[in-house]
Amino acid sequence: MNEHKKIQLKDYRPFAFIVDHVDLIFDIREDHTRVTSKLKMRKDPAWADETTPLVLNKGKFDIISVVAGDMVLLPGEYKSDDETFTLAATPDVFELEIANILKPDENTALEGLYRSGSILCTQCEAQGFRNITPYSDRPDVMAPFSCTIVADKTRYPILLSNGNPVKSGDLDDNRHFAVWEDPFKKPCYLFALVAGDLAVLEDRFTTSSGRDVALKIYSEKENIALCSHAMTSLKQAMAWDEKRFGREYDLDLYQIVAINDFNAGAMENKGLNIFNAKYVLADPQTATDDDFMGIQGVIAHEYFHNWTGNRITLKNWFQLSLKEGLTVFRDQEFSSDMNSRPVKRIIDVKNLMAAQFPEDSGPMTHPVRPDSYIKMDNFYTMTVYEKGAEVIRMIYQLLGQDLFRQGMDLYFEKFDGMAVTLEDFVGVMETVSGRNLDQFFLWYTQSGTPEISMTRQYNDNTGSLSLTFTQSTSPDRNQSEKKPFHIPVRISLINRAGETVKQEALYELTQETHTFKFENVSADIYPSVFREFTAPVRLSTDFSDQDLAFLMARDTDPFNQWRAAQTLFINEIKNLVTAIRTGRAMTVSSGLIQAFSLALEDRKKDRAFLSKALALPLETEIKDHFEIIDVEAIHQARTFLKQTLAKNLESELKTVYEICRPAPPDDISGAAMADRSLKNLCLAYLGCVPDKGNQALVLKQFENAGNMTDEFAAFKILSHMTPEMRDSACQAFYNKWQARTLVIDKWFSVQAQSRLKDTLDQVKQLTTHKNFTMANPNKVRALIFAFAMNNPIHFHRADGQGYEFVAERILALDKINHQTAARLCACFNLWKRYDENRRILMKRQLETMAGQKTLSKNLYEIVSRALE
Ligand code: 0A1
Ligand code: ZN
Repeated sequence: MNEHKKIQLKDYRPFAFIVDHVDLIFDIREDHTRVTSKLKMRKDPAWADETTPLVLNKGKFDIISVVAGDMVLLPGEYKSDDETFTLAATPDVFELEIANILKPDENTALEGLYRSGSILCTQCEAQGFRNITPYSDRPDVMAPFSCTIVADKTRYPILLSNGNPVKSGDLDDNRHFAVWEDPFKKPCYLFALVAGDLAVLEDRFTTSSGRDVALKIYSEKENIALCSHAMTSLKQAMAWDEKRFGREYDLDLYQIVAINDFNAGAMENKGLNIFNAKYVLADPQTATDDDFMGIQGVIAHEYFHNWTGNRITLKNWFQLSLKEGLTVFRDQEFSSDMNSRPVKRIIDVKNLMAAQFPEDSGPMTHPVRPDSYIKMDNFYTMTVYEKGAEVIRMIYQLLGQDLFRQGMDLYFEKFDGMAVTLEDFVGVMETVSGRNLDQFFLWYTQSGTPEISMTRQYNDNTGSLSLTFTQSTSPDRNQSEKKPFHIPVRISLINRAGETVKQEALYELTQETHTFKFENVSADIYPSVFREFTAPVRLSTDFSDQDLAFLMARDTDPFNQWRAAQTLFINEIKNLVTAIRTGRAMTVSSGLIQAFSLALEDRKKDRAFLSKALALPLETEIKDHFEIIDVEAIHQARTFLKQTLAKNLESELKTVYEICRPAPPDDISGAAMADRSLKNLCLAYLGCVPDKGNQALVLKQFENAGNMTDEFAAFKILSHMTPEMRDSACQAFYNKWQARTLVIDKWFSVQAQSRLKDTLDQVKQLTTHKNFTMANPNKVRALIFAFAMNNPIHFHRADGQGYEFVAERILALDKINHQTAARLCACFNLWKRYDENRRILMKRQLETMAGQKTLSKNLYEIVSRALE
């Protein structure tokens, strides 16, 4: 394994040149594309002198001509290799024209210009633009771009790029051209091009100042009828950003294109978003309610980037959370306003705890602003995105809604058109509030999840309740000693009747230990702390299980009700795991069964909320609560708990199932979705008991479902039952949906996550299925990721075969798509947390990978960090 160079924040230097204009010409031919780039440049006197060479980033392609000013340069007069293009000297002001040949059909890494089916498209973030043409591929080099595309008119009738269309026309040989101009200066990672035979869904939006914007969503022709939910979401997002943040759209045209082969979810290219088709296409027959929500959120996220990311961009990639954390915060707020706020908060926090907390405790731990990277692609992480959003949310809480809005206004006013830093962002928040956020800034520079313990002391004589909070953060590879964080905490007090006796207020922890005292309260008062998950911390309290059962039913914050329920489940599972390990019989406490039953019978509770609160944490979430992860005991304990609840509450589960059943199948209103989610939770409980009657109920729903939410929910349950039931459900599902590639992804992922014994063999078989290909990231995620990340008992098989299979797939994938291979390798990150046998087996696979002669930089970084 070769060593690769680390890029460090402390080494940041500005680019020594200014790019005044970029003019690109793409001449698309049958088996290649010729790119010509005309750059207008000048030296930046602050950073360049007469000896400064021009060094541009460059990918692996051949240069065919270079013209500087009006001089044709010979190959000896410039230097070009697989990484850089260099001119030893340049005049102060000059024009440079470089032509090169690309082979988009051979580009399986899906970065730069590549083919997806019959469509040619680009993906430039983070550093893909260098694979298109030599350029200073960094976010702080901003320039206005124009782009001319020339192609065959039959194969590529639609030719798109950023900004506004300015000219188009026909040429000889059935060819045509289009010229696009983007008036806004942008970094090259926001450049985009699409050419293909696409259908379009059109709509319009009038901004609050009266600008008429054309909205266009493009997809393959057969899918255009599936774009209307995406269009509705886009209009909702545009209206919301005006109302909540005073931000209007700035071009006359907003375009979205749905692509089948895409490494990420979507990309916010200026005026031309490119999307993974999964986040565009939906109708109730083929998409679940979760898919509908996902589309609404991602469409909004990319739209919001127009201001947070595009108009104001990043000084360097270390600042990534400046656009991502902030934009995730904005899309979370949008989804909360469009749907149920408490439920959205629960979903987001569950996601953070399930994925970011473990990331922060493993080899990939990094601050929200990392200090170094080998490949930037590896830092599009849960920490940068989701923890980054939590950090913004804490600022929002510390300042309050009005001051936060003033800070955002000032941010837009002061930095529009610039490439800035996290200090610039926090600086405007300090300006408008007059607060010092120096200690707060540690959230950006110090890694790790703070652990908070809360204890209560009640003084009978004085009638005062003291709450003592202690914070500590474990040392890690980034800092051997952690300073205390500045942590906001929202607290309210409630009495036994569930009434608020002290209104919620915001408190701040700045030291290791803090005590807050509440006078004149009675002894049976409950504190409700970290309401709405005020801060991204792990919380332990001195609440007993009885206290938690009370809080689950009566806390005045729905988030804290959810947290109490989940803590009860975790406590129960921990007890069961201890019973298994010590050979005692497993029993479930009657208090838990009763708390569950009370909640299920509470007809006044929001059904979407209940479906979250009563869902057991997943095995992948439970593992985070154990120092040493015992895969089998966790699986056994969780299954036992689920079956015990189902057996004890069978009739109530059936009643609730029936109550929720009438939701009209194609109604995607919040109420209908809520009914379906609770109904399908009840079905999942009922279906986990091997009982003929319940199995028939699941099968009936599978066969008669009027939408994908219900069909998929039943399908998942059947996939765990018996090999025969799984096989016949798989056959039926496949026969029905084989022509729909996004639905077939669901078919792969259900099989990959089955708990049945032969799952690994099934998954191996499926890698040779005609609908499967390692070249399509959605397929790899559906089958291999789903197995490696979401099927702990089979991935962590004691014989190591799960590890062997996945490691072999990672190496195969690394030759095709290094970004996705490196992401998949995260399944080995927590190897040190397992029992000795598994530790050895996982390490062996990591070492095998490390021992390869040719490993991509992406995968090298993940493997070497894991082995450090
Ligand atoms: N900026 C996009 C997502 C994105 C990130 C990385 C990529 O390649 C490494 C591609 C896309 C977003 O936040 O939506
Ligand atoms: Zn983003």
